[in-house]
This record gives sequence, structure tokens and C-alpha cells, in this order.
Amino acid sequence: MFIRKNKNWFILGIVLKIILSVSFIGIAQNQKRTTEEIKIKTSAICEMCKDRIEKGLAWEKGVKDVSLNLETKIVTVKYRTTKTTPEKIRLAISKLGYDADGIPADTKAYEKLPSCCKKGNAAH
Ligand SMILES: [Cu+2]
Repeated sequence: MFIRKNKNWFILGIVLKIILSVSFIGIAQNQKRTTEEIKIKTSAICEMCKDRIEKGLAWEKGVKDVSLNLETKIVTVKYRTTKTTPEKIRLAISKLGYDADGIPADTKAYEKLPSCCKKGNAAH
């Protein structure tokens, strides 16, 4: 009787371990799914713009990776859906002085940009 009781505890232990590891796998997969990628059209012109946007966004909460293609002016941002939203990222780009999709550049930030980085200039 006593031995049997011990065996039951042993089985219960195994069952608990299985339940725990299954839920850990679930959490791990969930974290994977919370990372999304968006492409945002900006008004970047030169390497300085690229640097400014990439470094500026790198400090944004929830942003994991930023890479701007100067030929297309499209910035690819990897972000955590639990920490930020595409809207917040576009706003952050606007606050750096650049257009982001439909959101125009923040006027004050835009005025602070070096003249070579202002819209309408050709790449240099
Ligand atoms: Cu520039």
C-alpha cells in the first residue's frame, strides 16, 4: 500500500513535468509570434538620413532591428507587437524629421535637419 502510494506520486511528478514543459514550449512559440516586420516609406535622402533614422529608431521601445534602403527609401523595422505598434514607429520617424508612409515629418524636427537632408534634394 505504502509503495503504491509512492508510485502514484512518482507518476504525478512526471505528469506535472510534462505539463510544465508543454506550457514552456507554448510561451516560447508565443514570443516568436510577437515579433513582426513592417516596411515604412520614408523621405530619407543620404547616408546621414539613413544613420539618423536607424540610430533614432534603435532607441525606440520594442524595436529589434532597423534597416533603411536608400534606393527605395523604405525602412524595414522588426518590432515586438507586445511593446510597440506600427503607428508608434511611424510617429517616431516623423519626430526624427522624416515622412513615414502617410504621416508627414514633424515640422520642428524637419527644420533642424541639415539642408542637404531636406525633402526635394537629390541623393549625394
Ligand atoms: Cu541626409
